[in-house]
Amino acid sequence: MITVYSHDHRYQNATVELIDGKLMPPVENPKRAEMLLSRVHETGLGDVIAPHDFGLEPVLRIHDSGFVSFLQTAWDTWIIEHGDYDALPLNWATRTMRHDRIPETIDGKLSYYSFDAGTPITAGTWKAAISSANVALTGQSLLQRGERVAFSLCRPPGHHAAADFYGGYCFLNNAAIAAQALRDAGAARVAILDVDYHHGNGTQAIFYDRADILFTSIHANPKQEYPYFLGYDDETGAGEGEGYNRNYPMPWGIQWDDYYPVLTDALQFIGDYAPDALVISLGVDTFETDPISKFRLVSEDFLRMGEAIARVAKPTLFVMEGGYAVEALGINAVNVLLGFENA
Ligand code: 6XA
Ligand code: ZN
Repeated sequence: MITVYSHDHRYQNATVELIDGKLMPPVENPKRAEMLLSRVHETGLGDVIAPHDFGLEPVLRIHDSGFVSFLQTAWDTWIIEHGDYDALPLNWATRTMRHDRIPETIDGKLSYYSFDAGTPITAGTWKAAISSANVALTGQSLLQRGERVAFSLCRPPGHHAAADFYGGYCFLNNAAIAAQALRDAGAARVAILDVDYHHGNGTQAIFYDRADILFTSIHANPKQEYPYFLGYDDETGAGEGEGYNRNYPMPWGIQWDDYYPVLTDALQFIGDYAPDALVISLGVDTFETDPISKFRLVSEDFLRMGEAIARVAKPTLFVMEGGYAVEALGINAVNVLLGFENA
């Protein structure tokens, strides 16, 4: 299996992250991708290639152009206004407030284009985010060329980013950009399975009213867990997309014995859809010692997950999302890939 990787992920290197009311060393940090890459090498998974530059066009198939311009320029404006430290929003338009006015100032724009304060914009954020999107796009181009599977070692992750907002460490929605590119290259139907611990609210929202890209996600119940305001099981799609969205919200503490039947059900849903390609939003923050999550999967379980995904028997693109137990991160993610390869 070919892995696509870019060193440019290192440009997203925040000094602090707001976690549970404290400014802490970021859990979403460059070490994550380094650990993943070294495990890819260690296991002999396959070649590692650098991404191609696809330009902005495939990004703009998913994201609002005002939002993309904001991401490109936010840091330059922030540093003039405030100085050389990470940019964070401080307030949001909630119930009864206006969503139709884009503020002129950088602080207002940060608020408008985000949904949390846990996602620092730094000097290199745009460079890292666009390279991560190119990593996903390069992975999808491998499927187009006839590969059965590819691993896009994306960082920063993407599944929380919607058409016009960032958050949850995500700026551009890599999986959505890749899925759309597969469609544009001729795939009639694409399915996305999101196995990250957190609901992929951005991906769901992007494709919610479409039947040509199916979204299904297994994640911690939003009544307990981030992102809190999307990911319930009554979200089944809208308009033409009705019936093409399925969520499996799960309780804290879940182990493989309870996880596996749900995964089987999600994969059955995907199999019935008969997609031309499958995109996996691969988060391994479902691991038992993940520092920000509360599922209880063990490293072995990720092999079984990969085997189960392989049974769909469709060209499959793995797009890296979350996972913060850095010492085990490489083992867990690559276990999914090895499980798939060896199925
Ligand atoms: C709040 C938690 C962000 C979740 C990030 C993640 N700061 N998403 O792993 O999949
Ligand atoms: Zn996650």
